[in-house]
Amino acid sequence: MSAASIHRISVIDSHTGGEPTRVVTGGGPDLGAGPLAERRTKFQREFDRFRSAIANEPRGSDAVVGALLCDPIDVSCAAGVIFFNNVGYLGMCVHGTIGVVVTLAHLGHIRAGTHRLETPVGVVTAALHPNGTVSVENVPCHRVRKDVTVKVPGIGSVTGDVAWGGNWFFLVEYLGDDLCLANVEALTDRCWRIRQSLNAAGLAEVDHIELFGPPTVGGAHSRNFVLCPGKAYDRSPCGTGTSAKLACLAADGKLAEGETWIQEGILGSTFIGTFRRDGEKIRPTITGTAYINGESTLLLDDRDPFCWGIHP
Ligand code: PYC
Repeated sequence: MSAASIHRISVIDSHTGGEPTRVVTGGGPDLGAGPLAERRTKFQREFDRFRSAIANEPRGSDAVVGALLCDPIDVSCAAGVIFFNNVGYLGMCVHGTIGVVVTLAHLGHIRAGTHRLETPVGVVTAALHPNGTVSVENVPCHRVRKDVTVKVPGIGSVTGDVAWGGNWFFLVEYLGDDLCLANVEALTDRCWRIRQSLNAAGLAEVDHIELFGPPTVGGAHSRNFVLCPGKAYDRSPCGTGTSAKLACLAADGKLAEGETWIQEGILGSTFIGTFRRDGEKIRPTITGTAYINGESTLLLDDRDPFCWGIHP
């Protein structure tokens, strides 16, 4: 076997509240030095097979969120980052940002303190606290539509809010008592049907569906189930989803600036959310914890029929 045909990509794996983040620290595609949004487009147009090779089976899984580290344009930023998953690219990813910050600290690139990171949807600020937790101040978030009703085959009428939390969300109150891991298949099916109905009704930008119900862990205000664009459910409470939820609570006058909201995810892990006002929008800050669980080199051998990942 000739070593010359093998491309090497170094990655560091972590999880934030159970949701995996795979940070690409070397060997990723060369996307040039343009704005991050342009680099993301180049990634998608010219190097998408790298995304699939890193995130998808046999090296990854549907739940993996990849984070390609890039040189930032804004030199006040510690790094630039482009998030991707099993099917495409994310605007922002809060659990992923927490994973990136813990990874940069693990590599010795940053210490406890406040750091700026450039993403395709704007600069976010992340504070690494001495106890290892990370607070991410997300991009400006807002609710754009309240009480949108769609007819969903097999379910009936479903009403929810459309909000931007760094990704687009449709947030629906879930009244059943089975918002739990044992019911993941039925919850996934429900969310997928809702998403298809929204898209058919012309709300094509909505790519994440968030169901929320009563909390089960002490101190939490709500439990959620979030279905991501590639049909994987978020193992964490979803930081952009929590941001979208804060935007709705703020718009309804149910949560005041600086007040705390504890969001529980489907595994029972929690994020702490607060917000400050930013004109008509809000700037959420989401606090969570990530743990490093792997350092490895991915080998991409062009002769391998599954070199570029398994995908539909
Ligand atoms: O934490 O923002 C998040 C997120 C988005 C998709 C998966 N996790």
